[in-house]
Formats: sequence, structure tokens, C-alpha cells
Amino acid sequence: MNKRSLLDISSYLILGPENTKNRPVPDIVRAALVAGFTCLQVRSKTATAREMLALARACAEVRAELGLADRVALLIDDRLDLVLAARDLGIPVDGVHVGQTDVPPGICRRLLGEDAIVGLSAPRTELLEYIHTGDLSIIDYLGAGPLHPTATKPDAGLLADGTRHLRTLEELRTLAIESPIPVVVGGGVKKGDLPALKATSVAGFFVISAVAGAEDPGRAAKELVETWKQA
Ligand code: TZP
Ligand code: MG
Repeated sequence: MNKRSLLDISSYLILGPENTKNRPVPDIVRAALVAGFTCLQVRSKTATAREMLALARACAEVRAELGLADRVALLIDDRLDLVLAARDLGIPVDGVHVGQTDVPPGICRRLLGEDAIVGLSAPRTELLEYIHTGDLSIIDYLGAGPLHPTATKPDAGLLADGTRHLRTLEELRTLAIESPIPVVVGGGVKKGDLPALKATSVAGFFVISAVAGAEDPGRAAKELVETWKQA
């Protein structure tokens, strides 16, 4: 079963224990998957490696219970080593999402193999030059953001001179058209952003707070999925 060919990044949830207002991560994951979220990434800047592996296992179990093991991709943020460790432990993780300062995507591809999913955060500047000159054939999708400033990732879009680059809808439209691989957009994304975002032709949106921080994550997730589909 090649998950790469079935990858659906239209409604993409990212989360870790620091994002859930003390609620168990698997509960939020269940609510989001029931609501129709299509892709899942475990991301934590505070959890230990062992905690991340336990989280990945718990998320994989929820996904399997819901019969979505073949349809929803489960990725780990930043850490190629944890994806390899998860595999060794028999935890069905599908790949990794890396940023511009993590292990290069080419090395992730080589070590994880052709069936793995490798996502990459787009560089903050010179994005169009990058998509025209970089080797994107080894990557499954590009993450771009932030659409808005966000407390979840205070350095999102920050440039060396201290200013912040937010992605404009115009920029995203150009990116979506010119990128040879799908683009998913996040950073402070809320339900109200989705119609304009979808109109740019990007493949999907990613959120943390709009689901993991919502009072009713299942309802919030459902509204996001429905809004995206109907936009
Ligand atoms: N990458 C760019 S912004 C961001 C990530 C992981 C955080 C998105 O979180 P939120 O809470 O949806 O703004
Ligand atoms: Mg990262």
C-alpha cells in the first residue's frame, strides 16, 4: 500500500501535548479524524523522544480503530530519528515533516525509502526561486505560512532583520500555480480564512489551535472540514 499516492493534505491537523489545554492528545485526534481531517502530524517542542513515540503509537491506534490506517497519513515533525525508531518498534508512522534547518529532505527520503511521505516547510524568502531550482521531486508537499502571526509558533515568518513575513493570498496563489508539488498553508488559520485560501488553489490548510485549542475540538474540526469542502 503506497500512502504517498493517496496523500490528502486538504485538512491537516498538527498537535502535541502543549496544544491541547491539558486534554489527552488521542482524544483530540479521534475527534478530528471522525470529523474528516485527512492528515495528522505529531509535533512537540517539549515532549521527550520516548513521549513522542508513545504519542505516535496512541495516534496510530486511534487511526486504526477508526478504520483510517490506509487513508490518513501520520507524520512526525522535525525528527527523522523518531520516524526510524517508530518503524523499528512497529509503530505505523508514514513519514516526516522537516523544516529548513532540520535533516535535509533528501536524506530523509534516502533513509525512509520510496514509500515514505516527506513534507518540507517552505523557506521564508525567495520561495519562487526555490521551487524553480530546488529538487522537489523527492518531497511530497510544501508547508507554507504563516498566514497570520500565531502564538503557537512565535517565530513563524520571522526574518533575520526582525520583521515578519506573512504569506499573502497573492503569493499563495502564485505558489500554488507554480509549485510542482501540493502546498498546504497554516499559521493562525481559522474557519473564516478557508474560502479565500481555497480560492488560491492551494491543496489544503493546516491548523493547531483552531482544533486542539477549541472548546469543542470535534465541532471545530467538523466546521473546518465542511467549510473547506464547500468553499
Ligand atoms: N508552522 C507555521 S505556523 C505553525 C506551524 C507549525 C503553527 C500553526 O499553529 P496555529 O495554532 O494553527 O496557528
Ligand atoms: Mg519543524
